[in-house]
Amino acid sequence: MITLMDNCAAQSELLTDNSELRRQVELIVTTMPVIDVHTHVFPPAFDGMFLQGIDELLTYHYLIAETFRSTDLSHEKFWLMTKTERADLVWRTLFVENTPLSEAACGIVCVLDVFGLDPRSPDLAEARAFFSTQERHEHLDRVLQIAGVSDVVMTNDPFHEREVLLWNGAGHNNPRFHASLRLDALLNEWPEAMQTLTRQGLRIDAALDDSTVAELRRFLDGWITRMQPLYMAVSLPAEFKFPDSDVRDRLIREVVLPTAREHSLSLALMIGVHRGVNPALRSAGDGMGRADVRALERMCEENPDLKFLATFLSRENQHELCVSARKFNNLMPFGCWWFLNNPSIVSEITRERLELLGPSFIPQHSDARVLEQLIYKWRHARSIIGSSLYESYERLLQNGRAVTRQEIARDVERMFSGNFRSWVGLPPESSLRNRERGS
Ligand code: FIX
Ligand code: ZN
Repeated sequence: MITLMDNCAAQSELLTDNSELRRQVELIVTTMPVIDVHTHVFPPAFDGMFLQGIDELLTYHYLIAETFRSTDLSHEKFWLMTKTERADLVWRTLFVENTPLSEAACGIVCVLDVFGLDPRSPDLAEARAFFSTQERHEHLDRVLQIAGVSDVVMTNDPFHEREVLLWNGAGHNNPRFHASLRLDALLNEWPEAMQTLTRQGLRIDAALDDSTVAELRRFLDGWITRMQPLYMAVSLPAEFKFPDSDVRDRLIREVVLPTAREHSLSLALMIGVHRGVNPALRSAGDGMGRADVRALERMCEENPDLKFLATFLSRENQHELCVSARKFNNLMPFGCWWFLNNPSIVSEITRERLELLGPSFIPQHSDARVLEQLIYKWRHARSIIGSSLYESYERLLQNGRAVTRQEIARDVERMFSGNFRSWVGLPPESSLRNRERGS
């Protein structure tokens, strides 16, 4: 029988055998709970925004973009179809008439396999029958448990009409779901945002005079009180400059950064997206571009008392981001965002981050939109992070220092939750305590 003493001894035993080292790294990485720091997943209480099931999975914008590479159906005809018809087309095109080789398609196969459903089925009857009979809360618990996700950070938009109604209504009290206050509409669509805010009764002047700045600060203060966000976030185009001479620069300097300072909130910058490069693809039509990392460096330099989370969409910006993080300890790189969330690229990014930053970064986020995506996105992420980490430990061993299980668990916990918790001030046992209070 393994006694506590044996277990402690085992925990601090030096792992000098490569295969045992790999086994322990894989075991720890696959079982360590993770905080998913950026998603578009909502709790069941957010009726209409809580997405789950095979039709939502198959009409994910990644798969829509891929379907159009293998069908000559017009975009117009596609968007006239019902969601069920679209899901049927995606399934037939990518999973029946072709082999589901892409990361997003392979992910669907992973989810079906986990629930014992046939990934070679000619149609979706079996899958629809299964997912339509799942009780939402039980299914949520099961998916979070399978994915090993302890906490989910949502993307909450104070300009999204449905979401505003939900927050002004009952909101939600699921302790595993945390808010982030999304500022895209305010910073990237100022003319439209002004109209929305004016309709909501705010006195807004296009010239951004002092009273408008104060009004906008009150607007954000109000949403921070309602949402209790862990951070504020914005996605920015590849052309983003800081400093700049546009209204976005003033909104950042006079509204967003002072608000972050007053509420001790981190600001997450997601840089490098080109929205709507092909509008015919709607939500699947966004592209990317290489950005100027110096803009981020200058923001970190000018605001040493503020904390920044950052991710870039371009592969060419990843090494620069690592180097910027070596220069600014108020900068936390996170995730392999969107078009980078593919095994070969996640592996490359994770290894260069380990080599340049040690365990001082947040390796991944899922960006999930549909609940069950958490399963494949974290299963794939854990396997790649595990092999990258094993390589680092194996190299350390070759250089003369073995590690213990305890040290591996410490490093993985730090990367999977600790770095984020300390960055945004989320106390360790917070979700547990709330959970005991009952959701
Ligand atoms: O800006 C974002 O948060 C992006 O992640 C989304 O806009 C994008 O559509 C997405 O889902 C990427 O995975
Ligand atoms: Zn996102």
